[in-house]
Amino acid sequence: DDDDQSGTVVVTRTRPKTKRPSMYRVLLLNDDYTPMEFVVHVLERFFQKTRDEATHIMLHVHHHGVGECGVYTYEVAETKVTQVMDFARKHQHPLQCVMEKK
Ligand code: TYC
Repeated sequence: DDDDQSGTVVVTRTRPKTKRPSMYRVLLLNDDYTPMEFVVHVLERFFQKTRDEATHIMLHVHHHGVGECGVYTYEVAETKVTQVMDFARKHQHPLQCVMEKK
């Protein structure tokens, strides 16, 4: 509640505003060199996929060029991308992982 110079009482009702965070897709990109088994391992290790889920996603990327690993808030998605890129570089594979706003 407020009381301005004119003496008018202004009542401002506030609604508790819980804004949902923007969500981001983490994507794997196909290339000609990264071994299929390595991609499956990445999906199991960093995206908590089962072996069957991981194989399905890997084959989707292999055939379509791009595929979704998961959907996360900004900071989590950014962390996943960094983890995958660091792991791929460490093993000298050209695997690319990116994020995009949903
Ligand atoms: N195309 C790769 C091969 O034939 C396999 C692969 C799948 C690479 C998915 C990257 O994100 C990828 N060995």
